[in-house]
Amino acid sequence: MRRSIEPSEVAMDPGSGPFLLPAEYAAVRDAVRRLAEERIAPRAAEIDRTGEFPWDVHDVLARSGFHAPRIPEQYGGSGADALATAVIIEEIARVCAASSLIPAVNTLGTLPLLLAGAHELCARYLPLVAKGDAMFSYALSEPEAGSDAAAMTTRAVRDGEWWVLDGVKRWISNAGESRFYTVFAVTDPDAGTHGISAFVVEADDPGLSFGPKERKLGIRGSPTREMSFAGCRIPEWRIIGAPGDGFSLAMRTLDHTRVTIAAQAVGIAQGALDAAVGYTSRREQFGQPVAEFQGVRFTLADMAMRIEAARALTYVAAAHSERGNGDLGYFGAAAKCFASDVAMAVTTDAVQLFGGYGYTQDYPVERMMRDAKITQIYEGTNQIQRVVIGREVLRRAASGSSGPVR
Ligand code: COS
Repeated sequence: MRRSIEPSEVAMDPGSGPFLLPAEYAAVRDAVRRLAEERIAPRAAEIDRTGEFPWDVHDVLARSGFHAPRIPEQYGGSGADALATAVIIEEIARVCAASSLIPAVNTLGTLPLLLAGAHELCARYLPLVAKGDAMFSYALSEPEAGSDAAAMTTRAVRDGEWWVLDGVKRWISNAGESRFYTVFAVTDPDAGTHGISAFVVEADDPGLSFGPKERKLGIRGSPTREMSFAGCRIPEWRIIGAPGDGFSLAMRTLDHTRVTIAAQAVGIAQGALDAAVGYTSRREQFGQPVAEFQGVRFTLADMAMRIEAARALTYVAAAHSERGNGDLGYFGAAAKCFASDVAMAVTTDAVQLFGGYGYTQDYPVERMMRDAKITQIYEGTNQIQRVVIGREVLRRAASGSSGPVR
């Protein structure tokens, strides 16, 4: 009788050397994969069904330092670099995309502090996140300022030793569950993008309230809520960086975190491929496993090729994120856009390969397809990524440089 293929058997051997994942990252992958398969995968369907934030998964991840991997050791974190962080998010997303938002959102929320925050600010907040006692979200978008982030209208007005915030933020991941928030607000309405500043806001600051959870297609275990500020008064030292530097800080943060969404997309796609390989190897029609049919094999091959390409681009983008060099914006946008388009295509193919079963909640691929969709939308729509990439391509051409970007 034909033996079915298990997901672990289709995992790549990362090896090491130029253009291959060095051994220490493979060890991180093994550790996260074990934890994810044992502790998170069995919860994934229920998390999706109930739409409740999985604090049990948070605590499991926190015990291994995988919940906020990018926080440096100086602040009590595990000090994972950008590539290790990508591998961690990828492996969690392979079994449960909503759970992978725990490290992804913590990274998004805390990076502005790491990029521009005063040491005292970092020392006050980051150890609490590193210990797993708090999560940190990022509040940039507003009802009328999504892709056009600079159109935000939330105001922060100086009042002696305080800043007073008024306005509404929307689409805030893990809102209500996170204790801390990086919030962007206009401090000088006449200065355009140079009149925006960033602040740390705490969930129980007076004047801050949260809207109901959005009812979403996917990533249902990660709450998305509105935040309303009505005379929300915070101490002046909670500003992140200098007044007026907020917009460029928001953009620099997204340059880095688009790599984490690329990694999430790669993980979702890999999970769907693994499930499809297992299913098509078991499912018999016309007297043989459907994986024996060339049409099915070609689909599996296309899925695998796309994932490998997306993963390679994501890891290159992670290397640029780690170096923090000028090419990051281009590579972060390219990796996020490409990997999320791959995740959508691959998960859709996976549902198709499962036939009618793929369309039911008895198998994970319909959830993966729903979860994949958001990776084309958040952290900047893929249209915005193409704006960023296209600008860079033309800028390089205008400056006389040609050939591949480093
Ligand atoms: N890093 C540092 N600074 C940046 C930057 C980056 N990646 N991108 C832009 N800036 C700076 C520019 O250099 C410019 O500064 P100067 O005025 O000193 O030259 C300033 O910010 C304004 O830049 P720009 O004119 O390009 O801003 P735009 O309003 O045209 O917006 C896009 C650019 C569309 C790229 C930006 O609004 C964007 O990324 N939107 C999507 C937002 C998003 O991803 N939201 C997701 C929700 S958060 S999860």
